[in-house]
Amino acid sequence: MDLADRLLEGDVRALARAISMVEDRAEALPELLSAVRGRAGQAHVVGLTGPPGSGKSTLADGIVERWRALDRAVGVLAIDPSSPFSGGAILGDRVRMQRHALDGGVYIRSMAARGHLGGLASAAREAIRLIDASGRHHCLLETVGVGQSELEVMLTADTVVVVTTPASGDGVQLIKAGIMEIADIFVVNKGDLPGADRVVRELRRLVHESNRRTRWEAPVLTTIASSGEGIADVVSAIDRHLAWAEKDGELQRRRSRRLVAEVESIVAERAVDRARDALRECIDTEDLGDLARVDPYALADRILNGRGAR
Ligand SMILES: Nc1nc2c(ncn2[C@@H]2O[C@H](COP(=O)(O)OP(=O)(O)OP(=O)(O)O)[C@@H](O)[C@H]2O)c(=O)[nH]1
Ligand SMILES: [Mg+2]
Repeated sequence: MDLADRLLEGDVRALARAISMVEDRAEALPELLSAVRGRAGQAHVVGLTGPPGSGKSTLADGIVERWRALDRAVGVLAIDPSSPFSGGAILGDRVRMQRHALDGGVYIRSMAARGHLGGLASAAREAIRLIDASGRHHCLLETVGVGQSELEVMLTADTVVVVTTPASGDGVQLIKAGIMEIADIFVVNKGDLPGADRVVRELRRLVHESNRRTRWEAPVLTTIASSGEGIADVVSAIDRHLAWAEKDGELQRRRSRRLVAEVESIVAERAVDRARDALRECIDTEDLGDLARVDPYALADRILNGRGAR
């Protein structure tokens, strides 16, 4: 049986191999993605983001446990944002989520995508397609930090959960990074630490005030992920958001945006490859004179217009 068939059957090892193909930019990847596309759109993609150390992995672990109790198969992707800290953090995730290691209904993968031309979000989209194809109910994406590339990864999700804590500065940091706009659910984790109530109140006020005339008002929930408290509510809020998004049409809009972004990045990648070849040919076969005096914009236009040679 070939890889695509095994993937469609939910074989965990086939899924692992397929995601490695995303990381390695394997030549056979487009063919594989195309072979499994009939299954697309079944998995609910949930993004989980927030400051380093806010408890995302602990929360993810609890959410996965809950989903498993509901007999839903899950793929977890921890996206490595090339930060010098990520190596350790991802290793920590592995240890933290060890108890799911023997459960075939849970697939956990950390993915580095430094070589991916389309960036992290593009690699995430491809991995999501594969997890989706393997018949999982949920794909949980965890990203560390609140930078631009993490924001882009979150835009590939159907439902975005933003985690914060009562620790000083976290709330303000979130707003600065523009994460308010993409949050569908706020979780104030470490509810056992002082100040949690204040952060909840502040976030509720901000959500309400920002009243972006969206039809969904993001709930602000408190958890103690380390003890499991509040996780059931997070899981129901995630389900509620999906049901709302389906009914409202928001799910369809997000998925269309995801497809457009995906095609854009494939076009960009292929166009750069072709342009590079054309440019090389132009430089090798034509006498452009003193290269230092060549107008780079004019040359770029010629390449893009398919007129390598004058
Ligand atoms: N007091 C308290 N500690 C918690 C809670 N949840 C998680 N922690 C602890 O916070 C630390 C960080 O938790 P992680 O789940 O690794 O956080 P993370 O956001 O995944 O961290 P990175 O992936 O490194 O960004 C760990 O020591 C957890 O045990 C909580 O509700 N209360
Ligand atoms: Mg983590």
